[in-house]
Amino acid sequence: MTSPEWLESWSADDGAARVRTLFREVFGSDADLDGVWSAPGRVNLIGEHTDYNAGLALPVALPHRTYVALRGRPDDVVRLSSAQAPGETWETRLADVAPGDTKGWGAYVAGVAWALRAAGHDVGGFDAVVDSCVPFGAGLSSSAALECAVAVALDAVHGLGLAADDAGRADLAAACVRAENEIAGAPTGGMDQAASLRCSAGHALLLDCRPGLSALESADAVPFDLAGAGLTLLVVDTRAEHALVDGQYAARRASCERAADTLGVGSLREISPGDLEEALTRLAAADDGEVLRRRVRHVVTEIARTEDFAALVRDGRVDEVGPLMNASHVSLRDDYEVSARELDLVVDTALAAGALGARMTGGGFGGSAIALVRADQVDAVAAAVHEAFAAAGLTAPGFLLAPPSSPAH
Ligand code: GAF
Repeated sequence: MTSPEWLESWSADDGAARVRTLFREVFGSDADLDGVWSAPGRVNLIGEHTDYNAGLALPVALPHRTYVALRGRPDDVVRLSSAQAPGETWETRLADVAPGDTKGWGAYVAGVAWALRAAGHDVGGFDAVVDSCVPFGAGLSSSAALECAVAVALDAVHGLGLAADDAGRADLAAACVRAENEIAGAPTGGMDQAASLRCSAGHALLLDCRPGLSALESADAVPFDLAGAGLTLLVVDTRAEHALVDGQYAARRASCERAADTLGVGSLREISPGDLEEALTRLAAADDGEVLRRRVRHVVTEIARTEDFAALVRDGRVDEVGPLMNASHVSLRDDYEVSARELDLVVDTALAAGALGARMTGGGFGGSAIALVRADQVDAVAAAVHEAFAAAGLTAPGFLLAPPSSPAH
């Protein structure tokens, strides 16, 4: 029997050295490099598929980061290279970046410059290389980590000053969301970019996604001292690839919008748990009513669970959040229908092996699951999941530890 594979994060020095070396290899010299920036992936503790419903989410930043070495250019050319696509250079002019026209992974990078320009910032072309220890396609926000590393790089190179405080970081996050929605074509909701730019070490970020809130109103850093409670957050990358640009994510979002229209509300956030039964009754008559009822039940109950989770953590009762995680998973599996066989297997196996709670995290349809585990049981839970995947004939999963880490800088 093989043993579990641990996906380690890089030290800041190692990440910086990797992109400096790559920059020299690709662009000949790093003498006039402007610098190196990095941004984390994230795991969401709870509050899934709520961000585009003006709801609540509670992500933490991973120690796993994407590193960018970047040098500004006097023209509007963007040239990019990635350690994950050796030997290839992606190139465009910023004037040519437009919704629908920009293809490939460079869209996530050039899109950020496009969105900053659209917001009125004087941003020019650049040469950049990237490398990352955030697993790709694992539902851990590798795309947001890339966008946010580029955003703080451009912020520094052009002296925008946005990364200096949380309000500015909220603006950078908004630019990254536009890059992802409009240039890369993924209709995602904004939690991932907020997490990568606005989380802080040792804290979870309680994110309120209602439109029109100030930065102060939209995010609250909740101390999340897992180590102090003798707990560990174990992340399992199932290696069942998930993709947000395919139709399933967009279909969930469209169902929520249709349900809100039918109920005559601006967003599903306006349905309180006390009004849920009445809303479900009204939806029964709609086309596709049974599906809409399930989607709405997930969103409304998930927002309530997120509030309850944050309240327990604030109360120092982090070891009591397990049942909320489990209920979130069941709701995502049965009502929202975004789980996958591999995610269910992680959750069931981790719970049977002693985890306090477990759930899929992120968009779903593959990707990763998390388990809250007593620190001395981490190896046993990982081994049980590893063995369950082998017994089911599935590709071996990867394991990460997720102490709440620092934001893009
Ligand atoms: C993905 C999206 F990018 C987020 O905006 C969010 O909707 C999440 O899925 C589900 O909670 O990560």
